[in-house]
Amino acid sequence: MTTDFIDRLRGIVGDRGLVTDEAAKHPYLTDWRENYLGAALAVVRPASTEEVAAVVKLCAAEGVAVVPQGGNTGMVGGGTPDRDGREIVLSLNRMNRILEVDPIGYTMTVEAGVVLKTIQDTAAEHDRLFPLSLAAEGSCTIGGNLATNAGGVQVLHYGNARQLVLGLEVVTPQGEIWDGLRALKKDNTGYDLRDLYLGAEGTLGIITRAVLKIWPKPKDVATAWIAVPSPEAAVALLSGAHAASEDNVTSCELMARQGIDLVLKHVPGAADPLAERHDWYVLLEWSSTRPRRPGANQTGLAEKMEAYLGEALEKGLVLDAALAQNEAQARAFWALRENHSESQKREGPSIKHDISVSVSRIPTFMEEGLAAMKKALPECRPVPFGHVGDGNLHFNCQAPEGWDKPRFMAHAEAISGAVYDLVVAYGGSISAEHGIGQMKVEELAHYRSRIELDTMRAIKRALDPDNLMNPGKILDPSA
Ligand code: FAD
Ligand code: 2HG
Ligand code: ZN
Repeated sequence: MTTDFIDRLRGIVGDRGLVTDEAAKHPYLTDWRENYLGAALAVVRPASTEEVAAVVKLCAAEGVAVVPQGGNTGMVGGGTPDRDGREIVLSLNRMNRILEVDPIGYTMTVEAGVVLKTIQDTAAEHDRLFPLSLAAEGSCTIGGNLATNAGGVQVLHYGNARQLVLGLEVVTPQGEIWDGLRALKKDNTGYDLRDLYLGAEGTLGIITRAVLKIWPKPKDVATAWIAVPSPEAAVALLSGAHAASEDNVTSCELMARQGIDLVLKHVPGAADPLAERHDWYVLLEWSSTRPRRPGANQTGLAEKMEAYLGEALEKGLVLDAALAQNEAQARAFWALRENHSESQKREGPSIKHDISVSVSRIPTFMEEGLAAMKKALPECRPVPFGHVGDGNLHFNCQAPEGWDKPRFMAHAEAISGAVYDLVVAYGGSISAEHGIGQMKVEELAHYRSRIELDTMRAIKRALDPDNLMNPGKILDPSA
């Protein structure tokens, strides 16, 4: 069956669209964190929606499971096949065309394999903004972003990926093409199929195209690197910033000193913007579409931010701050934040907890959560950081210095159990933006209610009765 099956795949996608060589397949079979290593009959790289549909139809007929993959930057092993070698990886990376930009209607239509950075740059060329922004933006694809309902650093102002899309085209598990590529802001025609595929991590179908929303491009941006005494001060600073900025807060990121130390250690050229060490930092950004007109006696965001930080300093909410004087400085501040994941990876094994609680409960959660982590493993090195503006913390835990992965992972269940129990007690979520993938299948089954799980399983069984669309991810439909 295998040779014949591969030949038939080749007949659909051609030689360029098929990877069967073991070495060439390897990058598609492991995840960014190198937590999982799978196997696959082949990596298939279709060049059009019709090719995707034909591949999926063939797989459905042969009972072969399909694992969709975009930029393979996912954090939870969602794009990695299992170890049996009987699945195919379906990579969208050749479907990378921008199909239309409509600056009048503020939309952009793209294929699923377009890299996020290309979408941002294309929007900018048209004096527009596509606001999804995350450290993996140079490699992740819009298909992966939509399939994971990605978050990133501007969610508090623009929403997560779900809020940035109007229409979708999807290939169903049966290999049919659903054309939902509608550029409509209003469309109340029955159940919202689009919302079903967003965040489904490729378990219900393959996203092949999308109509995205775009926004006016900001013309005035102020960025500050701020030392704060505590997470409580960070949340208070954010709370006041909404009014002080005239509702122009676009990012508010919190970081602990531990993470900054890792970035300074592992990223050449990284430098601490402030003279003294502090325990907590906030990266605050305000953006407005109102242009700054130098000399026009107009107060820009930088002046407003400076005044606001001055008041906050007097109140003790701020210990020290540096306001970016130019774009290069703002980029350097952002690099300190965005290099957290890379630096944690270079430092060695870590456990990630991508959690959310309501913004006002962040301070007490932080205190109790850090205590819970330390109780589970006193030697562990907490590295908490994240999108405090939308209540999403990366409540991560680095292995004690010198510990290898097996030794550290023996404590993973105790550490994560303690953290997730607390998150749930706080009414929070055990996966705020990275999804479930294969990493949190058991946790989802444990923490979500029976009615939620039953409904999710019913949806999965109805749309993918043979369980051939990214099986083993999110939930077990037969459980
Ligand atoms: P992949 O990793 O290839 O796939 C992710 C999931 O989507 C898999 O389940 C896969 O099967 C499915 N999938 C992929 N393409 C399709 C498709 N076309 N149709 C259906 N299913 C599909 N995430 C955030 O939310 N916020 C962040 O701030 C953030 N920062 C990150 C920083 C770094 C350094 C890294 C490495 C990752 C970060 N991530 C973040 C996680 C990751 O970048 C996102 O989840 C991203 O959306 C994944 O896109 P991708 O194209 O790489 O998808
Ligand atoms: C981020 O916000 C990403 O930088 C990755 O979501 C977080 O590495 C992490 O835990
Ligand atoms: Zn994040």
